[in-house]
Amino acid sequence: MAEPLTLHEDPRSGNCYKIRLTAALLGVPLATRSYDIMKGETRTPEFLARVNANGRIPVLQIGDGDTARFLPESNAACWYIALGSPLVPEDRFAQADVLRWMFFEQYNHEPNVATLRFWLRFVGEANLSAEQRAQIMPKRIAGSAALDLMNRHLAGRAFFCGEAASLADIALFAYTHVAEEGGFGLRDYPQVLAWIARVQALPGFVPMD
Ligand SMILES: N[C@@H](CCC(=O)N[C@@H](CS)C(=O)NCC(=O)O)C(=O)O
Repeated sequence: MAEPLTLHEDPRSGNCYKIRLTAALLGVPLATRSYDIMKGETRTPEFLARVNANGRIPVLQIGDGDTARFLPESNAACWYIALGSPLVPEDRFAQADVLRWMFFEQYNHEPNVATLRFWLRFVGEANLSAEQRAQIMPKRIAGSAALDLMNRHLAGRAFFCGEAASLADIALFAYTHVAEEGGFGLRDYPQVLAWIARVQALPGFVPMD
């Protein structure tokens, strides 16, 4: 990578971890800058003006100083780092299939599994609003459906898109391996558990914390 990379992150976030894991698996140097999202540190005028107008991490900073470019969205940042590596297959269909699982992760998985983990582990059930509390059951049902689909897909497969790990696995691993912190019982998904162990055994793997 010609330009230095800096990850603007909160280390507790699985979306940020995806990018750290991608860089680690590929041996790509990655500096980090930490924010505390619980203190609103990604909502300051400076952050909104320079780093991400959407007020969220992760953001991958490419380059330094006045010419630095900022790339929000975890899966876009993973793609930036991994394009041209074995984590993105060359075949046209296989490449689109990786994207398919990354979109699935953002639409069906992360809003349910990651949000419940955030609410229950970091915010605390007692501190949730009435609206959030009413969302627990729908998110539990939708998150369980996502895990069940993953479990069925993984039957007879080592990884999501064929026999080698790809960005699809990294995107889905980030919040799946800590899904129990959101109250999802992973024992119900044995194929998912076996796949988690395979991802953890990849050369260069780093844990979330
Ligand atoms: N779709 C985005 C989600 C980003 C996101 O929701 N970030 C959360 C932490 S995981 C955040 O920054 N929350 C702080 C806030 O909204 O103020 C991605 O994949 O990067």
